[in-house]
Formats: sequence, structure tokens, C-alpha cells
Amino acid sequence: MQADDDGQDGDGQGRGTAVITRTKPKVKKPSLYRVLLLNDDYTPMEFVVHVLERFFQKDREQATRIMLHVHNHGVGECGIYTYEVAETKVTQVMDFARQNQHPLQCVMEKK
Ligand code: TYC
Repeated sequence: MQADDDGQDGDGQGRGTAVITRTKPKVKKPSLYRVLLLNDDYTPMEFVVHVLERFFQKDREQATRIMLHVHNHGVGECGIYTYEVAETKVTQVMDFARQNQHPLQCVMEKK
């Protein structure tokens, strides 16, 4: 920040006002969060593929690749989002899994 400095304690016209100008742009990059699916022994593969298509806008091929990665490695990334979007995805997936009585777990972690 910088203030008026014309030595007149004002706007240069003797009226005693001061203008403060912002020199540092007030912008912050939002924190990003990974949304992850966790493997389990019971959720059907086809259900996981459907979740990835429905909530993460993956096509069948991408969804199948991610599902198999989770199946083989225990955890996998569905996408990277700002906090509120990530939180919404997790809630949607957990609600949908529960409605269908599958133990599928979805979590988020700060990048
Ligand atoms: N392991 C599950 C099975 O063999 C499939 C599965 C994949 C479950 C990914 C959860 O996040 C998951 N039916």
C-alpha cells in the first residue's frame, strides 16, 4: 500500500484528503483437494465404473482404468477440485453407495 506523499497531507489540492491505492493484487489461488476412491472386497466393479461416469464425468474407458487402478493398488484419484466441489463429490458418492448398500468409500485430501 502507499499513501499520498505530495507533502500537502491531502490530494495535492489542499483539501486534507488522502487516497490509499492498492499495490498488491488481492487474489489468492484456491487450495486444491484430491478426491480418492478406496478399494474394498464387496462393491461391484460395474458400480464403481458407474460412479466415476456419473459424478466425475469420466467416459467408460477412463472410468474402467481408474476403477482397475483402485482395485489393484487400494486407492486412486477421481479428480482434483476446490474444497467445496470436492466435499460435494465425496458426499454424493457416499450417499449413492449407501443407498445401494455398497461399502464403497470416497475421501478427499489436500494436495
Ligand atoms: N475390489 C472390488 C471387487 O473386486 C472392486 C472395487 C474397485 C471396489 C474399486 C471399490 O473403489 C473400488 N469387486
